[in-house]
Parts: sequence; structure tokens; C-alpha cells
Amino acid sequence: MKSISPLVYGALALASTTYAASIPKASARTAETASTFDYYNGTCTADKVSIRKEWRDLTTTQQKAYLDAENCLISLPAKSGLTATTNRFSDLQALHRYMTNTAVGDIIHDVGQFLPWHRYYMHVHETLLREECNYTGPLTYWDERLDADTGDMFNSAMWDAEAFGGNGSGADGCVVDGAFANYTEHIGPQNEDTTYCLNRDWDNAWALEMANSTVIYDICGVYNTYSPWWYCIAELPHKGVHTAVGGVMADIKSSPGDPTFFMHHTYIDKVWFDWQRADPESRLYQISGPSVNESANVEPATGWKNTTLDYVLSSYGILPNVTVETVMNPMGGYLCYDYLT
Ligand SMILES: *[C@@H]1O[C@H](CO)[C@@H](O)[C@H](O)[C@H]1NC(C)=O
Ligand SMILES: *[C@@H]1O[C@H](CO)[C@@H](O)[C@H](O)[C@H]1NC(C)=O
Ligand SMILES: *[C@@H]1O[C@H](CO)[C@@H](O)[C@H](O)[C@H]1NC(C)=O
Ligand SMILES: *[C@@H]1O[C@H](CO)[C@@H](O)[C@H](O)[C@H]1NC(C)=O
Ligand SMILES: *[C@@H]1O[C@H](CO)[C@@H](O)[C@H](O)[C@H]1NC(C)=O
Ligand SMILES: *[C@@H]1O[C@H](CO)[C@@H](O)[C@H](O)[C@H]1NC(C)=O
Ligand SMILES: *[C@@H]1O[C@H](CO)[C@@H](O)[C@H](O)[C@H]1NC(C)=O
Ligand SMILES: *[C@@H]1O[C@H](CO)[C@@H](O)[C@H](O)[C@H]1NC(C)=O
Ligand SMILES: [Cu+2]
Repeated sequence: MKSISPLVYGALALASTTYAASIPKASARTAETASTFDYYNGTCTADKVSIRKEWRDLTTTQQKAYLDAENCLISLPAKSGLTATTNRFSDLQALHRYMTNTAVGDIIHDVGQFLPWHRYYMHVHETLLREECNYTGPLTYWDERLDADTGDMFNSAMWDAEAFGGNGSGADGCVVDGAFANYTEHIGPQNEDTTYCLNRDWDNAWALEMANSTVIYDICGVYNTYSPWWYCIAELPHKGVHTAVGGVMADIKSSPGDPTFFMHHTYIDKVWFDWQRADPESRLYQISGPSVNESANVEPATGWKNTTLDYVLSSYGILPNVTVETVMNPMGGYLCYDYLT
């Protein structure tokens, strides 16, 4: 079931002999590191920057407002025209799946633009929350490393019945509590379109192995270049926690049908920004990796290309296209956010 190739994983683990403390641990990210580099650019200024916070750093009122805003997207009509959409939230789910089924295959996973595209996608989600559901609170995420290091991956209050609900139950693993209890999916599994419940199937042991500090700092953190750093993050904490939450989250195409997708990917985005800011002169605009899945062997009409800063990211018109360069700096102007810790 679990699909991390031992070969790939072994190769990544081997490199830990060159561990260079390249990612300062969050607690060690000094004010000095943060202030010696000026990220603000274009229209993003200190008075405009929006601060993203860990779920547990939100007030109860803010948590409720966030969940309400997500349910507001669920209550609004679909607009994208993508297959099987039933509400505005499902437009996002359909968009994600659409990007995995292009003429040259999946162009958002196993590719160099994996992190930039998902950063853009988090921004698309945030924009819908704010512009269509009047959400004014902080964007939020799940600090997974924190929980993995306690040995209990699912102890955060985000999994409470007051929040995203817990593990699945019953034969289908349906989520029966929380703000999205008994939510009906119409997109998926995979490329099918069936009617099924939002479901989860937690695997605590797998989550701990994929998301703990050893993975973030000692296995992936040894890399000072974007490739293979991004690939390590994509394969281990990213894929690992998708699989460990299980159910809808384990579906590479339709996973954004679980609202915790956005908690997970905003965290992955923070892990990337932490890596970038550990050496911003070298890393803030560093990009590489194949722009199409080389293993899938579908050569684009324009030939094989690596991801560059001028690669175009698309959201099927939900928001205008932007280049990778536009999203490299979270405070670069088009984007204007920072993380609290
Ligand atoms: C700010 O924008 C300019 C012009 O696009 C660019 O050359 C520079 O690298 C940017 N700086 C940062 C910190 O993003
Ligand atoms: C958001 O606010 C606008 C302006 O007050 C209002 O017209 C609109 O109905 C609100 N949208 C939602 C989903 O509440
Ligand atoms: C969800 O479904 C379960 C099982 O049918 C039921 O017990 C529960 O009350 C439902 N919850 C909500 C909030 O509708
Ligand atoms: C989650 O629920 C499934 C059954 O639906 C069960 O097999 C699994 O052990 C549960 N996971 C945890 C961490 O409780
Ligand atoms: C942390 O993850 C590493 C790599 O998967 C694993 O070998 C180790 O056992 C994990 N540590 C704990 C305490 O779970
Ligand atoms: C990339 O291609 C390989 C070989 O066809 C396939 O196993 C893998 O799932 C593909 N990755 C994605 C994200 O589609
Ligand atoms: C992509 O980058 C890799 C690694 O730097 C390089 O070996 C390869 O030749 C590049 N491919 C193309 C098509 O530029
Ligand atoms: C946005 O990018 C996609 C994918 O590259 C492309 O198909 C589409 O035509 C672009 N849209 C616009 C308005 O340029
Ligand atoms: Cu994805």
C-alpha cells in the first residue's frame, strides 16, 4: 500500500552523512536571519503582509470563522465548468485533478514546479475564501513536524469535532464529526466520478516516520540545492502525510476534496519558505527539475524542458496565469504573506 520506493528512500537517507544544518530549526530561526534579508517587494509592504498561523495559534473565534468560510465555498455554486463540479469548493478539487490529466500527464506532481504550483494553488484557495466568502482572518496550516515529534500525529485540536473532524469510521471510513461531517464527494476516486463520503483512514506510525524532525532536517535538510531537496520533501513528508491521513487525502488526483488538504499543503509551503529563507540569496529564486514527468515518457511537442522561472502556472482561469518567478517570494508583490513562526 505505502508507496515510497525503498531505493529512492535509501538514496536520500545515505546523503545524511553530509548533513550541513542547512535548515535552521524553527526555534533556532533567529530574528537576525529573518531581518538581514528584505523580502518585501513590489506592492507587498510590512503594513499589507498577511500572517499565516498554525491552527493552534488561532483563537477559537478565528478557527470557527475559517471553517465557516470553507463551508461557505461549499455552499456557493461551481463556476469553473470542470467535470463533476457541484460547488465552488469542488472547483478547486476538479482543478487539481485536471492538472494531473494534461496531454503530457501530471504537470503538478513529480515535477520541478510541484512546490510553485501548490504555492499558487494555496493562493487561489485563499483568494476564493477572501473574495467570495468575505474571510478576513489569517490563513492557517498544520505544523505536522510538531505532532510527529510527540509520537501522536493526530492529537492536534484541528482533528476535534469542533474543527475538521477525526478519523473515518464505519465500513467506508466516513468522517462523521466536525465541520465537514458527512460531506458528499462527487469527484473521484481518481478519475472516476462517483458519490461517496469524505473519508479518512489514519495511520499514525507511517505519519511519524514521514513527518518527524529527522525527515525535515536530517534527511531532506542536507540538500542545499532545490533539486533534489524538493523531491525529498515531495516524496517523504508531502506524500507520507497524504497517505497517513488516508482516504480522500491519499488520492493523488482528488485529495483537495478533504479540507485538510489545504492545512497540509500550506504547511509544505511553509517548509519550502523556511528552506528558502535559510539562505535567501541563493535559494529564494532557485528552481530546477523536469517540467513534465520524465518517467511517464510523454514528450511534449516542444521537447523536454526543465522548470525555469518563466514556466507558466495555470488554474484553468480561476485566477490569471502567473510565472513561477511570480510566486518564488511569498512577499514578492503578487503574494504578500509570511508565517508567524
Ligand atoms: C524584487 O523585484 C525585482 C524586480 O522584479 C527583482 O529583480 C528582485 O530580485 C526582487 N527582490 C526580491 C527580494 O524578491
Ligand atoms: C460578502 O460581502 C458582500 C458585500 O457585503 C456581500 O454582498 C456578499 O453576499 C458576501 N458574501 C457572502 C458569501 O457572504
Ligand atoms: C453523519 O452521519 C452519521 C452516520 O450516519 C450520523 O450518526 C451523524 O449524526 C451525522 N452527522 C451529521 C453532522 O450530520
Ligand atoms: C483510523 O480508523 C481506521 C478504521 O476506520 C483504523 O483502522 C485505524 O487504526 C484508525 N487510526 C487511528 C490512528 O486511530
Ligand atoms: C523519525 O523518522 C525517521 C525516518 O523515517 C525514522 O527512522 C525514525 O524512527 C523516526 N523517529 C521517531 C521517533 O519516530
Ligand atoms: C510519473 O510516471 C511514472 C511512470 O509512468 C508513474 O509511475 C508515476 O505515477 C508518475 N507520476 C505522477 C505524479 O503521475
Ligand atoms: C534538466 O536538468 C538536468 C539537471 O541539471 C540536466 O541534466 C538536464 O540536461 C536538463 N534537461 C534539459 C532538457 O534541459
Ligand atoms: C494559461 O496557461 C495554460 C497552460 O499553460 C494555457 O493553456 C492557457 O492558454 C493560459 N491562459 C491564458 C489566458 O494565457
Ligand atoms: Cu497536489
